[in-house]
Amino acid sequence: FADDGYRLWLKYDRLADATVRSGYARSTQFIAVSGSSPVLTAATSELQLGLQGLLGPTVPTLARAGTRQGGIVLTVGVSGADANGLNEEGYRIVKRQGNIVVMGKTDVGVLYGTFALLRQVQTGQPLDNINLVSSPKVKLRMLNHWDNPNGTIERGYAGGSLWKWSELPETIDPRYKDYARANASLGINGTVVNNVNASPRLLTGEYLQKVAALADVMRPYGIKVYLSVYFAAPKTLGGLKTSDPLDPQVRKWWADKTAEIHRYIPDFGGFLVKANSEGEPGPQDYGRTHVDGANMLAAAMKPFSGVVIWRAFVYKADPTGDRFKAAYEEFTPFDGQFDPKVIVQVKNGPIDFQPREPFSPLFGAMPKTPLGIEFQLTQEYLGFATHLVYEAPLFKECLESDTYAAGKGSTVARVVDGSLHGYRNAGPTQTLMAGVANTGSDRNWTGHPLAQANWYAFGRIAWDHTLTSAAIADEWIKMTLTRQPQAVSHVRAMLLRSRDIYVDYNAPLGLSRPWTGVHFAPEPWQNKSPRPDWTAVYYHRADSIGLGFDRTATGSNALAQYRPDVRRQWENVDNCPLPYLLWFHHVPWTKQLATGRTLWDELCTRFYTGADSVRWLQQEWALAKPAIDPALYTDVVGRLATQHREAIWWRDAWVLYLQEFAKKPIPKPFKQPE
Ligand code: GCW
Repeated sequence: FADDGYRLWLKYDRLADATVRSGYARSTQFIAVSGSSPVLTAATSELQLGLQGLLGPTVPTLARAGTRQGGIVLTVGVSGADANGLNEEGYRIVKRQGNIVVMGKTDVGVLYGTFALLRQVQTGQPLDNINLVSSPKVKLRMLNHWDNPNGTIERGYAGGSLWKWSELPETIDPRYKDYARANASLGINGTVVNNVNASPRLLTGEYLQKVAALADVMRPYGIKVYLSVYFAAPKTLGGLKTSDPLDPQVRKWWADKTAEIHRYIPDFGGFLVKANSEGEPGPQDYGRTHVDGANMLAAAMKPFSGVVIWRAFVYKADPTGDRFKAAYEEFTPFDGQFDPKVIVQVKNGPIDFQPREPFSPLFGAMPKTPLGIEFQLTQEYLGFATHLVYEAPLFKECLESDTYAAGKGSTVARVVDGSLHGYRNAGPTQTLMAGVANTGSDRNWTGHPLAQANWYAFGRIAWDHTLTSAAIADEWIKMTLTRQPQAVSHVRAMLLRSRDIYVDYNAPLGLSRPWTGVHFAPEPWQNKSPRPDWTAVYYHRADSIGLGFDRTATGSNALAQYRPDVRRQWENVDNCPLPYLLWFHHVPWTKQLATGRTLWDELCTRFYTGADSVRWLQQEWALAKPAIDPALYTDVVGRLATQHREAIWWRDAWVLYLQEFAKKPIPKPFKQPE
């Protein structure tokens, strides 16, 4: 069979080198498992599957190792020094009495340890003196699916929904388990199965049975199921006259519904809510606030362990306002008022998943409210499933940004992992990273085979945000594509540069949102819409003088939402870093930039070199060819060709449009588009 990408990074193909294989086989001759639970069974069968695939021999399981050596021991419940540095989900792997011991405080910790052990073999690391300790830095690591009950996916580019609602609960597609395995291998421990533009239907008994069947598949892999909820459900489903969160009947309806959900799914994860955003109903429809809405759901959740995740993606249509400022203005006044069960989920940037955004000013501005971060894995603004954009550098750039909320070193990562403000929720720290899933029913899950790396990178970073983009890329390539060193370095180079290349031909120097409609075709000229902030001209503000959105004190003053140290980095047009320049300044076409070029010449340089660099991606891919599965290789060749054609299309659309304002020639050596 050709490699169809279905097995993701859990391929477990036989290692080519027989000596290497027998080396690993000597220390993995048996698996001793003390105790039993569905999670331990999942861990054991994964080890058996993986080791047999990678090495050859079948690996027997035993109840205890006794005096035997040369095997793997899975141990739940650690104490003393072994417990140092381990939280509830962490693992420790050590060599002890001739065996490899994988231990955790819980069986889920052991499960994560087994995947880590397999990763060692898959990426060619030695096991002899293995000594690994790892605990997740963030507690809730989850995927958000924007899947609708009719099988479509909002902003999905890899086929239809994975969930076959019409077949559930009786028929369990084997794919659900493979989905759970892939997530568990990364440490992802939650999945919101339906779109935040939520259908109330998911809350009916009929659908709850189906969701419960999914939860049963996820449970042995440490994954909890969550639901997005439609705020007006008391009216539409319950037949009440109102969905006012302060109305006693509404509150009772949610309390009853939450209890009902728990009869189907006892370990239900919780609710995700998009309220009063883009036309969705919410507490403001009744003159109430985000706090009233979120705390009402938290009250319904009180008897249970679940959480309420309330999204901060809000922006009103204000023709004279700056959408950049909306979420901060609407949420910061409520800091400290949310119930401890509530987490506010904030998109990485202030606008909407653009190719490059500054971090959202909410991070660091709500010290008394647990803030989760939301990234988008599905490439809504990153070229769908045809453009190669490895997103780890985007995630890291945001997480490593310094908010200065409590002095230097107050990174977004430290806000999100709770270490900066010490978020607490009934004891344990409540922290969250969410990724809008890029999975679908396509055989290879993500459409673009290399987009699997974004799912992988998100999971790894949610577990440990200190991992580097390059290290994650290396792991993924070796587990998924090839271990041949030259090929690994070609693909790694492609992945690491891909995001900057995309930014250059699509939205350089801090431009954003040159699209309308489906968010794909370039339309920087688009100026008609029911709301100003749904036009393209609103964002780039091109005129005869220059380009960019003045967000300094002479403009919208959105910069005032950041701490002075952050503001200082960006407020001066003469030294604002170029990637953020047009986010904050309206810059004259003739202004000389740090590169020595004028704004106009610099823009042209970026658009042209960006589009040309897709050729470079094609060359690197060609150099990796001998080490890559032929079918997968050819698939990516096709996508890169499309990407090149579309990069030129985007370049030309921007350049020709902006030229009407700049009234300057395209600099040599670039050629005028025909
Ligand atoms: O980016 C925008 C998308 C919408 C999405 C919204 C959101 C689910 O275009 O499709 O709705 O963000 O995040 O709520």
